[in-house]
Amino acid sequence: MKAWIALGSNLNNPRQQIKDACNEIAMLEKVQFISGSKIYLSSPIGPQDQDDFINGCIVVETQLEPIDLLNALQKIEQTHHRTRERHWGPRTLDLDIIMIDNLVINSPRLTVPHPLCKERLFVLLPLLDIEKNNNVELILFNKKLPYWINLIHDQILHTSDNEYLTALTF
Ligand code: A4P
Ligand code: MG
Repeated sequence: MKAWIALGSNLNNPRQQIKDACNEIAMLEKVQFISGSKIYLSSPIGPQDQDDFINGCIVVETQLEPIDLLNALQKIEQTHHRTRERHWGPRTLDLDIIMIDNLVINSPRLTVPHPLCKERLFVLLPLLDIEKNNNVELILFNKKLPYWINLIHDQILHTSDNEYLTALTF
């Protein structure tokens, strides 16, 4: 199965948090890194009294069950000293599963596709990078990415360079 994962951080050297997380995900058992988006800087959605976020997305191939992938990602969040103090508040690392193939999952701990992703430019633009990398059109809630992107008018994203998220492979 292919899984699309969104990464976000706005604490303790966010850029490095995201890059390290990519390597850690790539080193998980039964997970193979396929490709990553550019790295984006975005204003916070939710409480405004927090730093801007670094965001990006990656796609991996995995032989894990969805819930085991979530468990593995949450373990990585914990090693980044992730604390959950405020909903939508500052965090060292947030790993959200955006899609897993065409699966629809509505279990207490896991909702896939991620319900808010279509409203968030910091997820949609990285997904578009990945789509371009791989030449495969993504369908999210029955629409192509540009459909959702064109509905968003109030979010600004910066990408300072053409650096893509990658992973060290051994
Ligand atoms: N969960 C359910 N479905 C999923 C899924 N598809 N992927 C459950 C990951 N987790 C999923 O998540 C709470 C629970 O969601 C988990 O225990 C898991 O079982 P959390 O990350 O602990 O809680 P949270 O961070 O308070 O909520 P959430 O919904 O993850 O926050 P968001 O929606 O990710 O928002 N602004 C910018 N610019 N960039 C950002 O990255 N991020 C947030 C966080 C707010 N504003 C932001 C950004
Ligand atoms: Mg989360």
